Amino acid sequence: TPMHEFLAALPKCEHHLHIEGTFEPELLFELAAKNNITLPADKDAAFASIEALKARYLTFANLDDFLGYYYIAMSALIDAADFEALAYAYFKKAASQNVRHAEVFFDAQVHTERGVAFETVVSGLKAAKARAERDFDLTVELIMCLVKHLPLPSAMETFAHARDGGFFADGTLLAIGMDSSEKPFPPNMWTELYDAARAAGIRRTMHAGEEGPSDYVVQSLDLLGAQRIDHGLRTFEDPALVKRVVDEKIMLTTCPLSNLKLQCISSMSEFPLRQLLDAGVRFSVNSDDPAYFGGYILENYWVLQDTFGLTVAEWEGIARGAVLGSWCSEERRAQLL
Ligand code: ES4
Ligand code: ZN
Repeated sequence: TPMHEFLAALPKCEHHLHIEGTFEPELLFELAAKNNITLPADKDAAFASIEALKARYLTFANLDDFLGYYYIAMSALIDAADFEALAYAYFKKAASQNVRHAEVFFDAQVHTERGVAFETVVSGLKAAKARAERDFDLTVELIMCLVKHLPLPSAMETFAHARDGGFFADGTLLAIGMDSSEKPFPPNMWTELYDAARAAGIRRTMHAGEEGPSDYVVQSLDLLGAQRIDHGLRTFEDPALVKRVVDEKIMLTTCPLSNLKLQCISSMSEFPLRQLLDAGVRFSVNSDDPAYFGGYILENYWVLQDTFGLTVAEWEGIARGAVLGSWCSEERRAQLL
């Protein structure tokens, strides 16, 4: 349709993308074979074949159901070339959908916990970024996520390793965030981490209000000094919070297909797109874990269009807000505006 073509051509920014969530079953099976990693097909028949795994990915009961597959798949990533191949494949796909600026999360602790060095992960991602920035009209930034299911000292140790190793100071890493299971691990657990990041002058985002309540968004702003909220789906439960994110220009990095696939909404018509637009919230539309949720960024734009029937002007406003909310250089922002 003409609107689908318009959305394909529209220059886009992606702010909520877990690089491990771009691990397509084909590449997973290829790297598992190369690295002699046995996927646990004895415990879960979904790992028996690429086709079975793809069928399993069609529905997830909730966030934790998805995360179980996501963390097992990550075990097939061993050397820097694996991380480079994973990330470059995503950058190529993103560029093909006219993504011009991508801010990419990675889960450092999950790799270091299983014996893959932090430097291995980062060097692979950095190599992919350098190649993609040469090959495409694309700028890339890396955001280190700490995981909520491991204790605070693990997050602090990983953060200190990155900070003291100069990874933020030299621009290799741009910011921190937190992800993984949400409800049992409220934002108020992580003040020490966010205080340390703020003291070091490092930008901060936080996954909040995906499965957890709007109060987790409030906590992220009040207690963590989060400058951006990943998802923020449940923000509209709290009118005072809506006013605050508007007034403070807090960007919500929304992920419609993710919310649908993880049963955070029961149909796409429940996604709060009209509320976001009507309230004047700054937000972007993103893919989260595209290998698992049935589409990359363009498919997320398309499903919103098919559900809500936006105008060209509304989409141009969304795209402009995404540029304004990007943590890119001012030079790049000027190019994208
Ligand atoms: C995630 Cl969808 C989602 N939510 C929270 N943590 C995550 N890690 C990867 N995808
Ligand atoms: Zn996410």
